[in-house]
Amino acid sequence: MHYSILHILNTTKTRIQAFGPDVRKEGPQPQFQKRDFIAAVAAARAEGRVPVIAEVKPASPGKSFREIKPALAAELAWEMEEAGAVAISVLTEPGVFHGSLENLKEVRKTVCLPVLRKDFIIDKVQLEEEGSDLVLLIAGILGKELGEFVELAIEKGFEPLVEVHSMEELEFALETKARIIGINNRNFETLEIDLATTEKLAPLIREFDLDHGTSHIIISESGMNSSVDVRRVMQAGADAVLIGSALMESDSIFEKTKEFVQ
Ligand code: IGP
Repeated sequence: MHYSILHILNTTKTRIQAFGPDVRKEGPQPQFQKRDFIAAVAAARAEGRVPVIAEVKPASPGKSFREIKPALAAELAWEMEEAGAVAISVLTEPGVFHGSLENLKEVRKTVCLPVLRKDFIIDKVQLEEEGSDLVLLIAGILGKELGEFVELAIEKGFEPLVEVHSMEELEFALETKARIIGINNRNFETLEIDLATTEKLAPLIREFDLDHGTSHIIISESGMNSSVDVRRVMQAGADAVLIGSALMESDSIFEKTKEFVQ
């Protein structure tokens, strides 16, 4: 695994050890009204919009985009919503990605869209932390525990988005109760991008759904820079796309989001 991911997992563990008991003491948080992501995707498609999950991403391994405090996070998310995004993803991992739960909360208060918490969930205590409608669960990190985390997330009122990068991880994901599968085009080991990952895995999900009478929402994640890239993964069978860097690097978040949505 890439050194920065190992670093994230270690620092996340330390943070949970330091703060976990406090979260536990607080007990279950009052449930707030969740926003329906699956309905939002259906509505966007019915209106002819590309369902774009726009990401508030201050940094990524080896790259820093901009410092994002809660007020700016809310402003960026508002621009994304105005431009027609279907949901907002907010990085909350503080170490390498410079995210925060405060950013998540401020974004959720500002926009009306469903909000995804983008973090490295490795301990169930993290699912006690409120603030989002969806939560990311990474198959490659949770391994055999994935199913349990999916069930707990659902129990806590989150819609789990299970992220996969290989056929093996996809098999694990399809055994769980998750309704949303994210195909990450970025390899966590090498950080290399290959949109062919979606072309390889999306048809397998469609096949599985046909055989089992199920229906999964497929999100293509990472590495898309233009509407040409978006068209490519949508043609491969994605229902929606998740875009961060290209938005963070653009001069106008509003215009760039619009370009992807159209
Ligand atoms: C966005 P990009 O290449 O558009 O910035 O990618 C998103 O997919 C990426 O941030 C991501 C991520 C993750 C971040 C995908 N899976 C897991 C942190 C943790």
